[in-house]
Amino acid sequence: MTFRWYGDSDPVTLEYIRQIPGVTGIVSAIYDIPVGEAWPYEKIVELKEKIENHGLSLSVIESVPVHEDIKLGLPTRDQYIENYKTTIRNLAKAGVKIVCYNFMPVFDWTRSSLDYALEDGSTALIYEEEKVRQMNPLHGELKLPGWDTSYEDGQLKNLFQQYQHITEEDLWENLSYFIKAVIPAAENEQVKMAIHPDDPPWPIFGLPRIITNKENLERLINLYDSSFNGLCLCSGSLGVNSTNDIPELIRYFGKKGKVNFVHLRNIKIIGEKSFQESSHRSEDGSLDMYEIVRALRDIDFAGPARPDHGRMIWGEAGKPGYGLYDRALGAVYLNGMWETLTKEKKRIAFECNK
Ligand SMILES: [Mn+2]
Repeated sequence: MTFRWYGDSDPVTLEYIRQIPGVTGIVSAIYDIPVGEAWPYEKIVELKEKIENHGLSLSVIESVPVHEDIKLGLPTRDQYIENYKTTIRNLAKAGVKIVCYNFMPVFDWTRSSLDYALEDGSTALIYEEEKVRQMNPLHGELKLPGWDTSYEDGQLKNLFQQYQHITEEDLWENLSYFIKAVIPAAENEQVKMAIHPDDPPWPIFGLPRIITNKENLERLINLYDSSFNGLCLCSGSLGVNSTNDIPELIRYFGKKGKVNFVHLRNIKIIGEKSFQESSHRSEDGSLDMYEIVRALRDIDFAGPARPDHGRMIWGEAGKPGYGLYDRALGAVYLNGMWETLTKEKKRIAFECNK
């Protein structure tokens, strides 16, 4: 079990994370390097040592952001791809084995509100399609914490113009170009790449989104067949589309050896293309977390998983979605199910052999 940590500025400290039962790994990144530049080896080692000095390990880098020129397929992409490969080599040299990334144009995960009040007085992230439709990202109405990238208003306008003629198929072509250049390097360094699904998994603000469902995940892994070209299976991102059967996706891609990293969180679907985030417990949302964890147990998933977004509870102030308490409850809940399922499995195997 791992936990996301946003570095020294994160109010959730490594000391606190260390005290969550069963959490041993950290998911983090280097946040002060401009997108597209190579990450220096020394900075990676510095991050790793800081984490290890707190009795934890650096399990996953989330994310190494992909420069927009790569997603747009501009001629300048080759230099950014070279830099990306350098980052992978430097990460490997420092002992990092898994890198998470996404291929969403312009925006990372998007919500219409970050502090929607739930019945119990806690607050959560919410996405209401109607509200998002009325938002104009060019008027500075959209800036979410937790994003790996942020833009000046002028930059954003320029980017939107550049994406105007980019279709889903263009985006696929640009992703394919990136994958075919980067995965061989990752394979060479034994670094497993894990693409995060688009969140939400449908186009927003007229920008295409392609990592959205089983068919497209299949298309992604077939761009370059290697266990190093894998998935970050995020239950919450994919799960807001009720046609995505998360346990089935875990079994299907797990058996192919393509699940390199897992995000576990529950969401509550509240309408057409609308959802609120809930506690991790099955009863509190639309996803059956028991069936999701059971699918991971059944494929003998041995990679890292982390609780994903949490609500803000107990008066905590901090980065919406990334407070300490609710994510810690999530980790313990998930670990509890994992222990039960693991011991059940052993007991059944033992009784069958009697
Ligand atoms: Mn996620």
